[in-house]
Amino acid sequence: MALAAALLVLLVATPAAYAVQYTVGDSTGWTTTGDYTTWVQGKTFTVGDTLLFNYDSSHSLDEVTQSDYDNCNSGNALKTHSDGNTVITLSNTGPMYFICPTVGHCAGGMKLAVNVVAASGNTPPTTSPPSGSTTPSGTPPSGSTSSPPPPPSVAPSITNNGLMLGFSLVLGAVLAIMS
Ligand SMILES: [Cu+2]
Repeated sequence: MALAAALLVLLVATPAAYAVQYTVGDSTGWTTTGDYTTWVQGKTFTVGDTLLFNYDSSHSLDEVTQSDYDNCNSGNALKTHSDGNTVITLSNTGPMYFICPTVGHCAGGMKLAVNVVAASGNTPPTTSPPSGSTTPSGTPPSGSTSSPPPPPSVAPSITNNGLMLGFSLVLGAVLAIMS
């Protein structure tokens, strides 16, 4: 019974579809020693999530096109930030590209590309009950020059608190009966 209660609490407390803030480079921040190709691996960036760039005054942040990202060209930046503590909201699906415009920094690897996918909460609710996880465990290909966008999530659409709570209550009741 205690186990069931614990699971119930855990499930109810699990965030379902809330925005995530990613600190770019984690504790390293936005700097020349960061490896942002590695940093993005395994992360899913969803519309509504935010990127936090922490950097000192030797760096800036330019949002650029793919071409300018590839060529480290900061002359046509779509947006420029230099406040040292920049929060970028991922408001559209598709790729976004960031570079540091300080001379030599982008060429040295201070560049970030993310692919933003639609929030699963945008899909219409389904009537099928949530079943066991069917999330594929694919590993990203290494060495590819242009990786395709990740497949849309196939996780059950437990995308709002109502569904989540209902599912949790049913599971909790089942577990309580079994224990
Ligand atoms: Cu820099």
